[in-house]
Amino acid sequence: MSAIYAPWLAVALSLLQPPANLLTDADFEQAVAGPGLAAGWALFQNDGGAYTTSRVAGGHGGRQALRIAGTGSYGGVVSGRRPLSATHSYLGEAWLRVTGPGSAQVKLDFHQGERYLGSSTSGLLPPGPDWRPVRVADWRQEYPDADQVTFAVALEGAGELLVDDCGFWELPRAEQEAANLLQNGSAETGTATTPANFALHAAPNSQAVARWGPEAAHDGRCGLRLESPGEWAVWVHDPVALDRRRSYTLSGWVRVLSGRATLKFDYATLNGWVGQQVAEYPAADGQWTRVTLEALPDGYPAATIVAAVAMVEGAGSTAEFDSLVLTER
Ligand SMILES: [Ca+2]
Ligand SMILES: [Ca+2]
Repeated sequence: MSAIYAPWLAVALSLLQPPANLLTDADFEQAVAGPGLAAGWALFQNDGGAYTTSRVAGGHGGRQALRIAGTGSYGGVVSGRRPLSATHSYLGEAWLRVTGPGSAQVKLDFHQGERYLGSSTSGLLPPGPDWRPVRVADWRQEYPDADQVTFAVALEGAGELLVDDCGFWELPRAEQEAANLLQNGSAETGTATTPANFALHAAPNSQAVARWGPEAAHDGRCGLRLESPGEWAVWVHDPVALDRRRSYTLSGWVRVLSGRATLKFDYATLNGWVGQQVAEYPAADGQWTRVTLEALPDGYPAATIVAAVAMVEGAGSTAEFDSLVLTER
């Protein structure tokens, strides 16, 4: 059944106002002395690390960028602490250029008072000559006691990291999202052109085009897009263990630009695919439509895992997807 319901509409409307960037000097264009960090930023590194920061000419945007360089197991820069709001979620973004051998990541660090609890991370960006975006959404289900959050960019290992155009945002969060079983259902976490937690599959020789980025966002900063010249193409989120005492509901925004596209469940065992259950197909009218699907796993008695899937079907189909939510009750 396709439906648009009120909590999502409320969130969508509140997003018409772009949220304020919580960072100071996010583009590193302020004139600052010494190590190149404006008030509100601090250097961190491992015990024995030898990392320094400085300003360098040239950047992803503007006239300059921040440079982090040195040797050790990790070193980076971190923002001031922000009180965690129960009704909001947090996103981080930075444009990075890494000269190895180290790699880089963007993190949201969670704290309880003075105690560091852990981080949500973008995944590692390997060395490369170009500026590339790196993004992270909070997954603070892992840190229920956290009361503060910081934004950080880190060089992991030795090398040089250039940083520019950072963002740290606080967005209203739909109630359902707090119970989402899909770590990257919002499609906000990933590196360069690759969203975290999603795998791309397509019919053989189909030359499917898959994109992750702001162009396909329904809410937040990013969404997923699929164009299929061939029979089918899918983004499959990491599966979850199927507990047959529970009921599962998948929902998500789908915008069909041409052809056929929707969400589905894939049922599987650790040895492979068992079957699928496909939601209704929204009209190919270029409008965002909320699609929902109740899992009926009884037809797949062997299945032990279930995956949320965004799919386009049939030659010439193009669609965008965002905010996949899988809940159990
Ligand atoms: Ca800049
Ligand atoms: Ca999104």
